[in-house]
Amino acid sequence: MLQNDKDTIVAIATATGRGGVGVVRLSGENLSAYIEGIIGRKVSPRQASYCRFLDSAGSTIDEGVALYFPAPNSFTGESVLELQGHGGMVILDSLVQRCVSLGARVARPGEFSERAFCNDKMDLAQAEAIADLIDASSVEAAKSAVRSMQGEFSKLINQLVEEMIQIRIYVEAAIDFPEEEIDFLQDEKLFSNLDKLSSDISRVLEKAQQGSLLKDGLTLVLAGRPNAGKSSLLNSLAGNDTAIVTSVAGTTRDVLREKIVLNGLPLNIVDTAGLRDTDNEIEAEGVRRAWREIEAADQILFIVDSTQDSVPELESVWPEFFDRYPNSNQQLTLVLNKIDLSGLAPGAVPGAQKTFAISVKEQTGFDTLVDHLQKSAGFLGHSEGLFSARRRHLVSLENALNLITIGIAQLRDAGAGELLAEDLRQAQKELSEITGLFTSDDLLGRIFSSFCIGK
Ligand SMILES: Nc1nc2c(ncn2[C@@H]2O[C@H](COP(=O)(O)OP(=O)(O)OP(=O)(O)O)[C@@H](O)[C@H]2O)c(=O)[nH]1
Ligand SMILES: [Mg+2]
Repeated sequence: MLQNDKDTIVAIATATGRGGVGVVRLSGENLSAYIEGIIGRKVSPRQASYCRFLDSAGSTIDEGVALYFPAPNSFTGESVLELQGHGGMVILDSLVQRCVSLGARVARPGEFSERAFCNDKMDLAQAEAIADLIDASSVEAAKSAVRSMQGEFSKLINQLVEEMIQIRIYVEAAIDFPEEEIDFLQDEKLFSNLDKLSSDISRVLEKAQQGSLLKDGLTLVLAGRPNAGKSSLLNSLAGNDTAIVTSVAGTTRDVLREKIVLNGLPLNIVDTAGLRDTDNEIEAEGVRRAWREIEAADQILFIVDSTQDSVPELESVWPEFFDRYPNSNQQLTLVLNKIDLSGLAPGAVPGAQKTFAISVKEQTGFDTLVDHLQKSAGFLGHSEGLFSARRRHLVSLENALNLITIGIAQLRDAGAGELLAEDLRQAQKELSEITGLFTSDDLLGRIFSSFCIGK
């Protein structure tokens, strides 16, 4: 458990800048001295009290509304005082300073949420969902963050954990009481329960992947030889002329990025320098940066000028890629551009693997390509019933699924009940990390410190 110290903490809860209203929030065990000091009288719990906010000499810093939530019925589970004053930084800073002079400490980023978590007001996935809601960049992402914040994701995780516990009880009992002579290998019920568990985890994982895509989008890197039409494609997808396009090979050197939403799927498109050996120092740096982006990509479009080659094979057209990543062609798609010149038909190229023909100039072949990208990202194209999920949630779900698959195999092949029991134990720990039941302080610290101050 995180160290939940007893300091009273204070922070400005509203965004930096000017606004009609600004909120300073205090949280601690006992706030009566603060209320007395700043407001000069008692205020009724959970009622808006119009008052003057006073400095140490008794003069008015600001006038506004005070809201007092005595413990444990507050966001943090401690006593909370909200001072709603005018939204100017000088006023709000003065209010914070006043609280500090009365003994409060300025809160670390995410410390209010951290206390809410430590006081069982919400679990970790819900706390993360609040941060994701604040950061949401589309209506769909916001809706799914609200669902997670309300506990829908956690509920599914808890159901999986419960299902797992039932199987563990059975397996552990069979190991501890061998005289009962349960023959694991003949135990069809155990196998069917394990199969059900693993398909239930897969279903949650699939939804979580959708949620994570809605939140973070897909990073799509445009790579290829110089002059293939990468920058033209970026401009065309983004609907503006961000990138310089010329007929000179080696035009792009810097990495260019555009964020767009295509049929509901957020895409972070990255345009890179054309890949070739070069003596030009600037271009060579561009090529190095291009490789860095390729390594970090979710999907890569390798763009080829179709007037230069006969229809190329995915493996032979970019040997450097396969030399570096012999096993990872799943996120690579071959795009044959300039079919207005070569005369190829737009769309999926018959007989070729993951190869699509387009003309950026004439805007042909785009629909099939976009459709393919959505499918290979596993995006279902709607946000109904989705919840927001983070990378770390996906990793935990994937790990849990792998452990169960291994456990089932060990049971089937070797009748190894003990090994299955251990795999199930580990799998349960993985899932519990999502809701924060078994999460190391180190990880918790990192998660909460990524939140904004005052949250
Ligand atoms: N006919 C035709 N020309 C195209 C098409 N797409 C791009 N071009 C032209 O091809 C040339 C190179 O395009 P760019 O988009 O700059 O190519 P790039 O891959 O970004 O090139 P580098 O930045 O040098 O690596 C330009 O003259 C474009 O107008 C297309 O679909 N059809
Ligand atoms: Mg370019």
